[in-house]
Amino acid sequence: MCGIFGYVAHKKTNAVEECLKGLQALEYRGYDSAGLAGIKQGKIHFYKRVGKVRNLKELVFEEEVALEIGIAHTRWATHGGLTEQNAHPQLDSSHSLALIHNGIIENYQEIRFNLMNLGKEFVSETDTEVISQLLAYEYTDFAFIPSLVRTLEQLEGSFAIACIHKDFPDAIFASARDCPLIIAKCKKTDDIFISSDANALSRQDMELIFLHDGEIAQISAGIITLYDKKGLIIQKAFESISLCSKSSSKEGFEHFMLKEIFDQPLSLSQVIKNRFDSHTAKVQIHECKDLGQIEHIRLIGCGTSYHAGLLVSSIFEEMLQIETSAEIASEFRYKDPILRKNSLVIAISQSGETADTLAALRLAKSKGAKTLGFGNVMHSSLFREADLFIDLKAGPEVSVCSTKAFTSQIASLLLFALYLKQTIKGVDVALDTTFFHHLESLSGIVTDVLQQKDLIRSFAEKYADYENFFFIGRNLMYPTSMEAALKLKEISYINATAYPAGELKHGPIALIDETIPTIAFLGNEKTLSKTFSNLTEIQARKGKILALSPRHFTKITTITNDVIWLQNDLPDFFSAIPYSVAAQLLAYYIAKKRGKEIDQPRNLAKAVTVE
Ligand code: F1P
Repeated sequence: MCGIFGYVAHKKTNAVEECLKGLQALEYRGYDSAGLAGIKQGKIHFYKRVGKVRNLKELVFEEEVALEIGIAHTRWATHGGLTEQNAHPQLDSSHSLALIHNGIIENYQEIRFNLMNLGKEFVSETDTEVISQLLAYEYTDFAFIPSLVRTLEQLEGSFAIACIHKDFPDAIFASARDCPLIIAKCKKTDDIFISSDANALSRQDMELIFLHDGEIAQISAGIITLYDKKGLIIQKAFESISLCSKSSSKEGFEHFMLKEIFDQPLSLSQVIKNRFDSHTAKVQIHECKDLGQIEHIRLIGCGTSYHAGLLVSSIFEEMLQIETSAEIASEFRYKDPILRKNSLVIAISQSGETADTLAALRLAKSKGAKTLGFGNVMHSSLFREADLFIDLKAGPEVSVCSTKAFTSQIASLLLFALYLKQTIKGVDVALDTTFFHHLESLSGIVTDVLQQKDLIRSFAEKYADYENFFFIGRNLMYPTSMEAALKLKEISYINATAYPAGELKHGPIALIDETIPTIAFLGNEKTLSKTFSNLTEIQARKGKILALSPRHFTKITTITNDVIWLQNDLPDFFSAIPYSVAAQLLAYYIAKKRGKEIDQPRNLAKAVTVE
């Protein structure tokens, strides 16, 4: 989603190159236009392009642009269509300032209306231009910070901004309210960077300051001055954090998604190695204490992370005999959920920046619940705001479509359930040797699925031209099928609807004919024969079936020859992992056959920072 980057060199230099590098590092988040602005000889210069950063790069190279300081932005359209006018930076009418912005200004229409009544003319449809115009209107007497304070006080919503003004040719001003914004100073060069995403700062030895609660920063060569939201000077210590660099290499794979699918044997073994001591057969989660009194658990997340929560919720309930439910964060936050001191709210988020998940987490905290974040990005907002945080350690995930983070979420959450069994229930989980045997075999089982890539690819090519699919499963295979359908939707833009297999006959079966294939997930022993019966109902109506089935279930060939055979001696708890990996490959190869842009699908973003 939108990304902010800014650069102030310690010694005068051209800021353009650093800004472009910053934008390239932000690309993985998903965006649809890019722009940058800077100051040269006391004048604001700005450049914008719809589409990829490379289009902007071509423009600034063509014009041999040199700027003394720079702010840069990748925009994911929210207010207003995908046009150059709506791309950031947004300027005021007299071009005295340029501003970039992440987040949403909820009352922008009222402010815009008032400013228009005062004679201001707007050139874009964005809420960002409203901030630029309002700030220019509030600005008087070379007093920039007080005018910024007055402007920010009038804005409703959560946002991060960075801005330059021609009267302060060596400064960038930045502020953030409930949206990430980091100021980083390079220890070696004293150059200062601003970014909304730590991943864009991973290239050098950095000291960091995180802006919170409307704090403002004024940044000029080597100097950072900080103010609170009222404009009073404050002091904040740098945090010395080693940022892990987001791997920019596909390591020979055609797409990051394929690389990340193939990372899974390793990412899963990392989860297990980090949390499970194979000598004592104990689960060790150092980050978590004081969980002994937990009486009920809520798992919240969005998209793939919600599916991970939904999947494990029934496992938690069965394993711990503690009431557990999973909820979509954007829904949960508008309910009045019953939460108490002994409620544990687990927020799951790969990026740790999903706005709805963070809002739900804040609601849970305000109601006194204990909160635990499961995330893949250290120092993310989730890391900073949750009471406890468990790092998924899946390694950087670049492709917008989540793959290895999902399987690491499931494996980590399963281990966490065992940990709770150990700590709350006092059960000696070490006795469950079969569980640990299967846990340790997961990487090998996933490798076995990956080895079937050519077969999966041939099925993908056979099914790639259909425009509608059903994905069905029962019990734990239902959330597995939901996640699989989401993969297909995200990257191939095919309509894929997931249903609990038993629900088909209550309506959706009316749609079944030879034009809508069904992808069936049979990795649940408990419900195998029932799912089989549901498939015979589909076959009787001429529906095509591609089954993902355990190897022992040869009966499936009586209704379809299109079968991806998977491990059969795995407990139902674990099946979601290999079945999901097979479904990821299927979605990948279908999208490839259809010629789609796999790593950065249209309209999607890696970190969804708007509500
Ligand atoms: C949630 C999510 C992802 C999805 C896409 C959009 O992100 O829905 O599952 O693949 O990237 O956002 P997160 O909260 O897990 O970072």
